[in-house]
Amino acid sequence: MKKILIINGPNLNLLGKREPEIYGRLTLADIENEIKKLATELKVEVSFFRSNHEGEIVDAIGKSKDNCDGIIINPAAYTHTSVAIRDALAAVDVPAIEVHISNVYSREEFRHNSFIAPVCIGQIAGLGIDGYLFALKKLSSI
Ligand code: CA2
Repeated sequence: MKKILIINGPNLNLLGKREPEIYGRLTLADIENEIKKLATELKVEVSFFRSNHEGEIVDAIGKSKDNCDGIIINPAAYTHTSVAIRDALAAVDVPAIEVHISNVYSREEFRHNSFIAPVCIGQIAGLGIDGYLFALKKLSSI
């Protein structure tokens, strides 16, 4: 069975509690439940990791090298700042997809740059929770 790791970055624990006009009303737990349901249908194993700390995310990516077939990552604000997360993804030979709940390209200009996207097989932005589900479908099929 394929194993997919879902990584969520800083402040995504606030989903559903603040700024619903940008990020919707679903909580991170709701999103994880939807992902688990789809994973059962697709017959893949999913695990979740969320942190506010860049180094912890780097460590989680490093550990995935030998025990995971794909990574879905919403690096949140680190998308626009983190060379460390980019280098960690580039160093592990695991296909990754970057997901954003909001359309970062219709927001402030500083959100238009991603340090992470160039080392991912693709990026999905602006499709809400569906972005995670589409990414899971894709990674389960490659
Ligand atoms: O749209 C996304 O998924 C983002 O990765 C979310 C990040 C933001 O920095 C990126 O530019 C785009 C912010 C995550 C913080 O999430 C919150 C959720 C509810 C309330 C406040 C923050």
